[in-house]
Amino acid sequence: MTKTGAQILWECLERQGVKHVFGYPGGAILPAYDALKHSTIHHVLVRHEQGATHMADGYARASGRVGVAIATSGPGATNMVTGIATAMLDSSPIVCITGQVGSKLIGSDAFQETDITGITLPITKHNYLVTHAQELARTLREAFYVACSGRPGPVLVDITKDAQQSSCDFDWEAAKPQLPGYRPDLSPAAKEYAQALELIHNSKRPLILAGHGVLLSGAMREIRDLAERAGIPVALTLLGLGAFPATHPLNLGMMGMHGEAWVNHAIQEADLLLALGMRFDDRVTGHLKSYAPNAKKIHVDIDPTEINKNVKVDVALIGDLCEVLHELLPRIAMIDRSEWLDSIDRLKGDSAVRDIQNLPDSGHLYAAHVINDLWRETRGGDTVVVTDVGQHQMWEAQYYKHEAPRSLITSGGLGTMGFALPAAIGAKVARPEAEVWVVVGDGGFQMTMAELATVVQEELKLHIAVINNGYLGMVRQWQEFFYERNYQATPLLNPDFARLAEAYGIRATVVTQRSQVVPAVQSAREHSGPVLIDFKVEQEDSVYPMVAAGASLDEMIRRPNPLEETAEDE
Ligand SMILES: Cc1cc2nc3c(=O)[nH]c(=O)nc-3n(C[C@H](O)[C@H](O)[C@H](O)COP(=O)(O)OP(=O)(O)OC[C@H]3O[C@@H](n4cnc5c(N)ncnc54)[C@H](O)[C@@H]3O)c2cc1C
Ligand SMILES: Cc1ncc(C[n+]2csc(CCOP(=O)(O)OP(=O)(O)O)c2C)c(N)n1
Ligand SMILES: [Mg+2]
Repeated sequence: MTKTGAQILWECLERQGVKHVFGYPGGAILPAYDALKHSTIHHVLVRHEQGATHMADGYARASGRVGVAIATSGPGATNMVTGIATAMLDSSPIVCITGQVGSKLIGSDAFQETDITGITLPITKHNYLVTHAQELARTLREAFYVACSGRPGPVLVDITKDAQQSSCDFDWEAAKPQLPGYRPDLSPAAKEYAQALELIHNSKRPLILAGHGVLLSGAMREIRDLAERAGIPVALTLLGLGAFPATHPLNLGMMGMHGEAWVNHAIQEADLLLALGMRFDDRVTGHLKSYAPNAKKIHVDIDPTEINKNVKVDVALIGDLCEVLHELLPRIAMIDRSEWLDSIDRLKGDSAVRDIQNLPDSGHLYAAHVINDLWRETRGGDTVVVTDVGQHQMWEAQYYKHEAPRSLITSGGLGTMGFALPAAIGAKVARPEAEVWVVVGDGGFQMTMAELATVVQEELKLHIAVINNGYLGMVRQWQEFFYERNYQATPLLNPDFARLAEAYGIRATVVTQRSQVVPAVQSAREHSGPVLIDFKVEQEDSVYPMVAAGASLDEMIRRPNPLEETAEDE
């Protein structure tokens, strides 16, 4: 059947199962928008193309399906760059579609021409420039396949205006992906499994390091079986939170720069690390030379380029984690490791007395209290928390106990401020039945708060908790610790966030005391529409523990003046 490129675009998206796209129109993509009226796909009009990419990303992380963003050429396309890089660093499957000037104009500095495939080459898993309608169907099928197979990632498809306008025969079946050089389906050899099993069975102090790959592979059940069967405790990366239930007795919590002190000590004392779907980021390892000096290392990862990249390992199992664990699990022997577990428990004792959560109400509102109360109120439900980047992000990771997979969405690798609000919009569109909370700093919120209009236009019941400390808090913390409190460019003069939300038609409240947190959260949950809560928290609090950049994992900066233990931690 003959169709225009624009019609083929929407039909291919529909056949890929796409229900929503996030976008912003402009001249070079107008033929595609013109053909949208015949499509069943719902288009979410964003307020900035960066927002569209984060929405597609949040959609993908919340649902496991590919998220789609669409923009025009030139400034539309370049506005997507931050969102594409964010998705790339965190292995999130999105497809970005951009309009391009007519094929005959390419290279002439035409109006709104920019070489977006060149610009995004290092931050996409793959990208395409399509100059003929005939290439469109195959390219789009490949784009979706590449985005979600193997290690997921962003793919960009740049389509010239004439390719959208011209017509050709459309044959979906004939347009099957043809990627002979692409091998996303590797699996380990028998010898490697045997070596891994030997290390596991010989270890006395093993530790599972579970990462984002557990969620991407859907290996939550398998990780749990492995931990329980072999009696191995589990530490999680920031992006792995939710991959193993927070309240499971074998869950130790987060590792790394702002991880739990006992986790980092346990890593340094372990005799075996089982790194499962994690990539030994520098926020995780600290100083590499002194990282886990006593441990043998087994690395399971789908991407061969991650093996021995940061940390040299003894055994590598390259393949999909779920498949690898299916192979390993029946051969895992039960081993009593209670001595090792008891020694980690002893490490925990010291941390409890330093925990700000156990401080009596001193009239100050600490972000940790806000997050912990938010967790208590929403626990047990189908809740997704989407955070921005900074101190509040780390407090969320420490004080919100994630039980379920895909219940935390956060920008880890790129650490993109401005991520939270648009990513939460994407998450809510993907999972309308879920309760979605945005936990965002006063700095990052101001980077993408224009998307409040999108929340209202799409009638999304989002809950927005602004953790308002009047500072670019995480940078202020670094200035406090490492730059003699020289607070250059970190104090913020903020707008009145509550009145700002109200200007968009969003209900808003301000919370300044600990006793107001729970009522504000409850009232937000009961309200039928979106709500913003401006939590005015302690301005100069810091995130502890902290491993200074480049320091050894066990050289942690701890909260000064240990606090008196006053309450049982839940
Ligand atoms: C302010 C700030 C502070 C931070 N502090 C910390 C911290 O204290 N602790 C911490 O952990 N992080 C921290 N981070 C996050 C950190 O930068 C990294 O993003 C994070 O550690 C990466 O986690 P990951 O390796 O699990 O996930 P990713 O980076 O997403 O890597 C996932 C890995 O899984 C593999 N994979 C994907 N699919 C599969 C599959 N099907 N099978 C097998 N393998 C698969 C991938 O190839 C990849 O190697 C911080 C970030 C910020 C912004
Ligand atoms: C786009 C972008 N610019 C700069 C940074 C560097 N940075 C990391 S955290 C941070 C401060 C965040 O402040 P805020 O949003 O108020 O959160 P807080 O740390 O106070 O909780 C900055 C500037 C970043 N991560 N992203
Ligand atoms: Mg702040």
